[in-house]
Amino acid sequence: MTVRKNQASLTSDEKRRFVAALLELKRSGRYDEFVALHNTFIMSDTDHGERTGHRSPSFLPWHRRLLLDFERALQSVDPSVALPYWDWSGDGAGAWARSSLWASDFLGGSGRSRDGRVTDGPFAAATGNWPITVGVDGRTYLRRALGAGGRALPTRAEVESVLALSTYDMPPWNSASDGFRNHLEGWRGVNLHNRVHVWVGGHMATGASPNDPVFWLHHAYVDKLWAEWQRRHPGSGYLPAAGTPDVVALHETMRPWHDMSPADLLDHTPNYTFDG
Ligand SMILES: [Cu+2]
Repeated sequence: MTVRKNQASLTSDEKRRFVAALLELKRSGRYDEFVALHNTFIMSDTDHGERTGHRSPSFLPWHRRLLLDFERALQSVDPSVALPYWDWSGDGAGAWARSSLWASDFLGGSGRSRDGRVTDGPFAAATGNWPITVGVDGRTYLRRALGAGGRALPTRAEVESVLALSTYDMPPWNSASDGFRNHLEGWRGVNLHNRVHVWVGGHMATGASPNDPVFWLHHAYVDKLWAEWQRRHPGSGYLPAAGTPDVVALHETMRPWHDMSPADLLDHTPNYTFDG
């Protein structure tokens, strides 16, 4: 059974195995297929057209499915690996600078100020193991600018305020919607998910965000917040229930897989659990 742990409590052996599996997926080309898939969706997900991965109710089930596929790919390399999650709500007020997440035995640190290039850890360009091939320009090195955008990471109080919203989503079912999904995604209100992408900066602030492995840890936490919201609001379900143009209703299957609907993904426990 797969147990997704807080990244802060991984042992050094668990970190080493997770990194090794990432590097093997990168080497084989499978990693960049996930980056390209995400980028394709973010480019076509628009507020007034067909939208599946972002700006829409299926933001949460679509990324849950993406993470499941990615976790299975990691496990095909090393069955002991599970996706860790990054609870960024505890990393504000400079705590992130002391976090083991950004240490050189895990994801490496921020990029250098001149060009954003990450220069330490397993994904630094100099290792030769992490060439960027899916992206908007010709720079082939991983880029970050931790905290450089000026806005702090979301706090626990901000997370709580979003978990308190009792309606999953509502018309117009896009980035203008009120409700839990859009406040978590971050187009409205305190902004949780989008703000963290921008906080990391570099590739994470682009459609090719999975180029940075922290993408998976960030989304594993967003996925966990969805599960927490479900537990707090047992009477509130996924919306829309049916028949809404351009967005995925409860029992409609999602592109590009066309084999699972949001309803099939509401319960994560057949596939994995969390450590707390
Ligand atoms: Cu995304």
